[in-house]
Amino acid sequence: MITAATIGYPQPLNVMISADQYCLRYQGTWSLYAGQTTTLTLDASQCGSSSGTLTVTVAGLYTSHSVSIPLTVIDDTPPQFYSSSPPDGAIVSGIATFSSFVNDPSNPVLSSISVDGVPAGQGSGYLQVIYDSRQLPDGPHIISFDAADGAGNLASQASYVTVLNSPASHDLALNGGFENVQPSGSLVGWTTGGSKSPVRSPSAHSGAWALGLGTQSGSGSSVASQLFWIPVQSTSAALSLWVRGTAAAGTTVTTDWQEAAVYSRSGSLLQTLAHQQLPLTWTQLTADLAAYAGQVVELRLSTQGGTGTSLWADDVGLLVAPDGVGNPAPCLAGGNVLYLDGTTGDYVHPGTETITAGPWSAFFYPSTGVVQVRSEASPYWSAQIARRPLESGIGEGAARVSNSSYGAGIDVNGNGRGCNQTSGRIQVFEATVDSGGTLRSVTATFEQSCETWMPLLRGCVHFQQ
Ligand SMILES: [Ca+2]
Ligand SMILES: [Ca+2]
Repeated sequence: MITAATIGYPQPLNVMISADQYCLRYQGTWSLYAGQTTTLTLDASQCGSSSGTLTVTVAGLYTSHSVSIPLTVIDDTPPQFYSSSPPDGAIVSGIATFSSFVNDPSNPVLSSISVDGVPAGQGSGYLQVIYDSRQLPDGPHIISFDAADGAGNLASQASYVTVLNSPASHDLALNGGFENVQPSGSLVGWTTGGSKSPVRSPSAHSGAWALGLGTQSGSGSSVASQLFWIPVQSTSAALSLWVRGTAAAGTTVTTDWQEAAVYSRSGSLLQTLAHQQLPLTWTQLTADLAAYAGQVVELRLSTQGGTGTSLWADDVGLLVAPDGVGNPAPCLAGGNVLYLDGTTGDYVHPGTETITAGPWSAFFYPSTGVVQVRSEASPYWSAQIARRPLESGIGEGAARVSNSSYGAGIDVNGNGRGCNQTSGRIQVFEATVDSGGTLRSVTATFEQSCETWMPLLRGCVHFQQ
């Protein structure tokens, strides 16, 4: 017990704590009056296993008292993952880069990455593994990140990924189940119009949501549509959707109807799947769109009529096989070309444009598989694609080129407009790099969604030198 007599005046007394283990952190009351007690709490979570001495000093004006306590820290805290890549749910293709960054005060920290339980690499601290995913069959795989600190504490986490190197088929429909909305609340993937706004309805065929058209009162139309660029080499393109409807009492199809139809990019009617008063029970509509391989077509769902004439649609799919991305034809008329076809609502380039004005330049980065083709003519356009190795084929699950180390990459920007993130797909039709590492030619197609939720920008690029 420290008293006023032994420690002197003035009070309060200062409590100080120090240790030769600088990783320790302290909590307590640092100012005391004689006769009071304080509890000092030590936090050793930043310490590795170690031993040292802790000194507590209480100081008054004329004298001070100290006590030294031998201290042993035992690290029973597992290492902490700062980061690991690929993330859960990623699509992995080609030659991918996996990494993990682990920290722990008990060195050495041993880190390892394994694929389906088979070790792929080992190191300490920051670990990066170059992995050729082509040795795996397409489909789901588990990438495990494990770490052990110097005291033997273990930590692990896993990413469940999909390897896709030679996809057999692909569903072109975006948000065909109507489950996803943009930050604004609008449906991802769908363009909407008409005097009666399309809504997301809980009257679903599967999942939680469906598309609802003409669900408001009053008379008018309600329209939702989506563009599809059917791959040029597709031999099958199976469109399927489920619909149900109601019609205002006493009306006929002359005035009140639901419609599902396919239009050309320029708005000409190609094919009608339904134009009628649909029954209330869910009905499947199908069509084969293979005849339009290479073209952009529009699926347009609509209602026309008064209060009570409504359409619900769900589970829209357009399964194309063999898989592909669009058609390079708009870029193969001669010379260097960047062709852009942005859906209404795309931030980078809504509408179509064929860019041919140069001067043109191109760069290739073998370590990342990134190709950049640029038109230096104002307003300046750049198309970057990543596919490692750079070879013909489809890159599914593309992310923005700058962080596409485990799949394909896409980043088309220009005229002062670019995306923080992208998602999409690419297809390399041909690429030639000479023995000096200079890109001689490339032809590729792409579909890019800015910020991963905006309507698609479609296009192609061709460059040669
Ligand atoms: Ca530890
Ligand atoms: Ca649904």
